[in-house]
Amino acid sequence: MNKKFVKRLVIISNRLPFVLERSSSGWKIHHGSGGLVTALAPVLRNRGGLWIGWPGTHEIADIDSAVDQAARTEGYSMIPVQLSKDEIRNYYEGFSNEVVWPLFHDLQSYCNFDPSYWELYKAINKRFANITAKNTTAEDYIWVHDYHLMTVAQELRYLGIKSKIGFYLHIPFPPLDIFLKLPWRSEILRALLDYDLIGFQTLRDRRNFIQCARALIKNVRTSGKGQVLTLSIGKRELRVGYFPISIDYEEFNIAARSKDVADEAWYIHEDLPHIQIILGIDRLDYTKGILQRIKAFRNTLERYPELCRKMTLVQVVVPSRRNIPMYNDLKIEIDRLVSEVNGTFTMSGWVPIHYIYRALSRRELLAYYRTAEIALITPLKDGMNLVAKEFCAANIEEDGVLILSEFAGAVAQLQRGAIIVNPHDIEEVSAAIYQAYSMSKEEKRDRMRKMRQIVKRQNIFWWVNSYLDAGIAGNLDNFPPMEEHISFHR
Ligand code: GDG
Repeated sequence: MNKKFVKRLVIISNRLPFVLERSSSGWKIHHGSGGLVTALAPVLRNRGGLWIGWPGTHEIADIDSAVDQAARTEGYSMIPVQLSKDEIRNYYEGFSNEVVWPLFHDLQSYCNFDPSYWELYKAINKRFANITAKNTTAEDYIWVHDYHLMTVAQELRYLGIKSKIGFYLHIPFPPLDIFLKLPWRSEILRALLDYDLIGFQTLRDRRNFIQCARALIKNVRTSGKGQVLTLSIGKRELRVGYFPISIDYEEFNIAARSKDVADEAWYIHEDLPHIQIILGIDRLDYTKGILQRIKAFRNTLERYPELCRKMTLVQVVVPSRRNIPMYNDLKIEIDRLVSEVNGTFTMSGWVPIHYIYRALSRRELLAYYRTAEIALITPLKDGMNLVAKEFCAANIEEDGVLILSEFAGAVAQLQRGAIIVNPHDIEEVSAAIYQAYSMSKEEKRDRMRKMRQIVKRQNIFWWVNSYLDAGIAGNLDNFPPMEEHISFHR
């Protein structure tokens, strides 16, 4: 970690970096997985850092001791923010996931603009701020994560907190026409402007944000150029930048070579001899374009019947947000469509779609990444999409093809290697599947190498460093050149 970062780092996120499980002897604590925890843990450990968040349960019995135990194991401090069952319903499922999530993914007709959600959202953000204010000093750097906590800095400023506060949005920021639909658009925008650095996933998100700020707030000016700009409103100045999040490339690259993973990959293909696997892996979410993808696969089988018996779509759907009715409806619709396609096309010895509705173990996940011939990643809109990067990092034979939606944040970095598609254009996706199926070994290797190189270089540690470089050190000149603009010419 860079020596310039002398301040203590305080992370605020909706969830603390572990998963709790009730067992007969109390709470069982599972280490948090995922790139964010992996990247931040060493920084927090080295600086005696602090993580503030919800422990993931409304039960309060023995929670403090479970959090203390997790903190001792991880080597940095943690403070829980308690949420009741009703608060989880209305702040987390309600405002965060029935208002902000669909709106920021351009799906305004899916929003439930319930006024009571907003009041509770502000109250919970205030609770996070109060706990943060009590446990930090002016010397700390406070880094708030994601759409659940957009008004925390404003609450901290009301409390007189002068520390530098950064924000990172993991999901897209919508264009003006869509953002304007939000009943609390000005309040949220003003609250965001109380941060000192706002980080987005892509140039497109930052551009949308600046356009919204100009439209809704008077006297907004921007200056500078490159990855981080200065935004001023009268005398107040803040930075707005884009920092595409990534993965621990080496971890995937090395783990994919292990014997366990190689064995698992062998078994997967042994059961599907002479068949190319097309892989889709998503949380159950309407933003991920799962229905459109299955329709595109059906279109492939109709247009290119010679591919029947030659390829199988393995679609993994990881259960998510099942308390929100729209997610339940989506699950029913996916089940129906999968059975319709399988009912129509199955032949003896071949089923077109293998549908897995559960989370895969790490070993299975890596084995699918390593062995699938094609990854079909077609979200309707996605902040980044780490699955696309993980597929490249684990594709150690360099023979996989990535078909990627032009609306995934990852496209800005992977566009030189992936086949880019509009996920709404079923015929284009089906033509891309055919192109991937018939691609030469050399072209596959060439494309995959380009993508692996960029994920290796711009990995999760690069992401943390570049954000903190801008946020703490205020260094705006130190960014390596990046692919920024997405090309729509095909
Ligand atoms: C949000 C934004 C942004 C998936 N299936 C299994 C499994 N996973 C893991 C993957 C990956 C993660 O879950 C999914 O990450 P994504 O980035 O694809 O999507 P979101 O969950 O929607 O994340 C997104 C991200 O935040 C980071 O900023 O990229 O745009 O929406 O790491 O590996 N893991 C296991 N089994 C599975 O079946 N073990």
